[in-house]
Amino acid sequence: MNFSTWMSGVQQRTESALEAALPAAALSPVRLHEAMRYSVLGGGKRVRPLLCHAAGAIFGASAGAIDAAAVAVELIHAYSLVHDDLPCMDDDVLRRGKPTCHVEFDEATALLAGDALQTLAFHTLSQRMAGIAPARQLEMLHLLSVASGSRGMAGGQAIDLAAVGQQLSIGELEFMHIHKTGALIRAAVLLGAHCGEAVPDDLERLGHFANRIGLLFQVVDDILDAEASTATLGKTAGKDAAQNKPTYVNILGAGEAKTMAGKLRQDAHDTLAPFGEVAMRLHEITDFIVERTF
Ligand code: GRG
Repeated sequence: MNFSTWMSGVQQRTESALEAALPAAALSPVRLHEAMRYSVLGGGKRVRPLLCHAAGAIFGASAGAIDAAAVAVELIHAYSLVHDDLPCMDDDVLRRGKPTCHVEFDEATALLAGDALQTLAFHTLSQRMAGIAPARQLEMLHLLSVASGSRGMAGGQAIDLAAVGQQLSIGELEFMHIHKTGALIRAAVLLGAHCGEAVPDDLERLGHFANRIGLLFQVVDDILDAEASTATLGKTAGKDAAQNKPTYVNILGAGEAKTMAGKLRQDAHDTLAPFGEVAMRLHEITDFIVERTF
């Protein structure tokens, strides 16, 4: 099966699993449930679920178990986007080609929708998972909570907000992105691996791989923000420069940011090499992250 067919299959099964995990729109409180569904369904590349499935496949994990992990990570991601778009943070009006949650609904509803998506993620991951020992599931919950919290994504977002208008060194920028974007990407890879029979050495290698692609994702995001159009991105282009945010492009210049992306991509591939053919999908996702246009 080629990558594009495999990717569509995972995206479709993730959409169905998300649909099943979310409260029905008709359920009270209707407006909150509508806002949650609006923010999650029918959009997004589903990169984190793709990573869960690709990593799980290396260790013979069942697709059913991976679905739960993939849904949990994607719900955290969706919550982070809803909150990031709020006027008190990035203040954006466009996400995935449609009005952001607070524009379509209102600020209070968007805040609550983000909160409820976050708790739904942990609800989903705490439900009985066939074939996964309770101790391993507890480890997965721990992993996702650390990756999402102040020592992970939320911490990275705090550093990002404090960095507006500041000069950051490349090391400081890297530290911020390892937390803001990288932590959840790493959690997606490791949760997928935890659904199968990964041993500590595998997890360490995958952790290194995930750190490389987390940064790669961000470098490419910065290049796209500087070079692509709002119509192609489905979100406001040129936002980083407009908000005077430190990025790889404005610190290194576009040419060197692309060289850095090339090195991270190669390092990611090299890290996967000992897994052999079974890691094929992770190799392909690495290339997809670089070659994406939105
Ligand atoms: C509010 C706690 C909190 C955290 C927000 C992820 C994040 C932290 C903010 C998003 C801002 C941003 C544009 C980050 C760059 C990388 C990134 C996460 C882009 C969006 O992810 P994609 O491209 O989005 O996977 P889709 O729409 O495809 O799911």
